[in-house]
Amino acid sequence: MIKKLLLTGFGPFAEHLENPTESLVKSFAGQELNGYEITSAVLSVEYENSVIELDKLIEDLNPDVIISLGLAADRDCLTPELIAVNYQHSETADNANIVKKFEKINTKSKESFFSTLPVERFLDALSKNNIPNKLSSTAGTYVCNTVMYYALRKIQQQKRHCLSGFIHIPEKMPQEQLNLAIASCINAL
Ligand code: PCA
Repeated sequence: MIKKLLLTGFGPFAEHLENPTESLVKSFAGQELNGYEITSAVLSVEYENSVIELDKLIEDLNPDVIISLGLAADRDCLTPELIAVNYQHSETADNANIVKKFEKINTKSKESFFSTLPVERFLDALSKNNIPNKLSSTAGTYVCNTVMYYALRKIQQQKRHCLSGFIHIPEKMPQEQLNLAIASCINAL
């Protein structure tokens, strides 16, 4: 049976007038890869709305896998994330003009969740395709981390059979290489 993969990206935010994850996820929409049918979605770069949108997507689609993508402009290679933390803190306002500092995402919840994606296999697959990569131990404390944390927490709370995690992508990587990168990760699932 064909399985369902939810691939999320983000739109522009702060000084980033284009977010490369937007066109990247759209280019995979409706494709079938490694036995997965891909649904793409572009989330708002807002602490509150991003997770409302994500929640609806998970409820509607009931995916087997979620791979969320975000831009990390200060990084120079693809970085699959290991851990999402229960924290929101950034000088940068989100697109709803909200600034969060020293806040927990959820006061009654665990401090962190490990990615349930096969991170090591992703790194191997990226290396085999000559795509610069590195394990990242933190998705930061801005909106990307919030999305990663929310998905992993929801999946655990609702005992869903769904793998989930996050990959940050650098700003200046050709679209073709980014496409190969994400395809090779999906093929490594
Ligand atoms: N990157 C930001 C939010 C949206 C995006 O693409 C982050 O790393 O939190």
